[in-house]
Amino acid sequence: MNITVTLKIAKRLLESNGEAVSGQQLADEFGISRTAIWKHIKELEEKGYDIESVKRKGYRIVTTPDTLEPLGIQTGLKTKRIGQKIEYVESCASTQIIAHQLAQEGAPDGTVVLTETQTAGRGRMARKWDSAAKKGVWMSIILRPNVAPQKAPQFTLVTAVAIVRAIEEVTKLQPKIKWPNDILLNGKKCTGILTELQSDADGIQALIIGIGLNVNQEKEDFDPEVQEIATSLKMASGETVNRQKLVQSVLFYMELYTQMYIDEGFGMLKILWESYSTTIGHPVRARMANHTLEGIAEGITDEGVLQLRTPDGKLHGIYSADIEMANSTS
Ligand code: BTX
Repeated sequence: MNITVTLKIAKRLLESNGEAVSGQQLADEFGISRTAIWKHIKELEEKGYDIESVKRKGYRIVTTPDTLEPLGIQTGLKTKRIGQKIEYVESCASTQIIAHQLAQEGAPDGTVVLTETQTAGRGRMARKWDSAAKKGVWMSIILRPNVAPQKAPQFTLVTAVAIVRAIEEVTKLQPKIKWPNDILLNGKKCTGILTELQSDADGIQALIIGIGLNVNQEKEDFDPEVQEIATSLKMASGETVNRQKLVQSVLFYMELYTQMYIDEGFGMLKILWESYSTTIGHPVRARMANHTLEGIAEGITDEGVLQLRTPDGKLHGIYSADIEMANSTS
């Protein structure tokens, strides 16, 4: 069985917008017999596609399997660059590791790595990222922007805006951003972003943007140590979310906003970011490697640096820290 033809038939059926396509028409288009078409349809059913066979009309895909395989993601994907090449593995240690390797081997701008589960998913500062099987989106995006290395940190903020827009589009939820890289629902973390850099004397070779998005977990799907601080889109909305649509939407907004940042700078995106932020205008505690500062988070600079005013009136630029709301434990 030629699996490429099987997948092309699935794509053809998915693109017919719910209309049945006759076996004869498929046979003519693919230059194979109707029996061969029927065998490919059986193969798709075995892969988890629910296909209706309508008498005298033909075949129609009713539902696609709940996987992040490229076929489901790329059919209906509205991007020109990001996601045109997708590396999919059912399981891996970390999509960041695969993406770093692909980037070193010359993978093009916009390459995406997707998996169903990670055994060593990582956060910032070598922290662990809990990646339950088939319940979330565990993804790394390789970008090759022609910008100076000091412009790299803002990509984390731009990514946060893209993810919030995607969640708003696919669900009815209204997430908030906690500087620099957490996306929150009801004060709990539903997404983490990890931006890593490959650079040399010539500048940025690749940005590897890791996105961990909790989608359909229940509380007990999380590791005990994060159950109290983590949430998923399903837990917050009460509804199962289609992961394929979510990935398509994230990739769409990633392309839109990263291009906007590269072409026009951070100005408009900064306004968008601040409108989603739970941090700005609030008393916060910033825990850094060696010390902690408390004050009011007044805003972010064009470089993405958090501006924190301490009670003595001094304005501090915070480049990297863990932020807590000063009057709560969240
Ligand atoms: P972070 O350092 O901001 O957050 C890590 C912290 O978040 C952990 O120490 C833990 O307290 C908490 N945590 C762990 N897992 C989860 C979870 N599933 N939901 C909510 N909170 C959690 C954030 O780092 C960056 C995470 C990036 C993850 C992606 S997944 C795809 C890619 N591959 C990979 O290995 N990492 C990235």
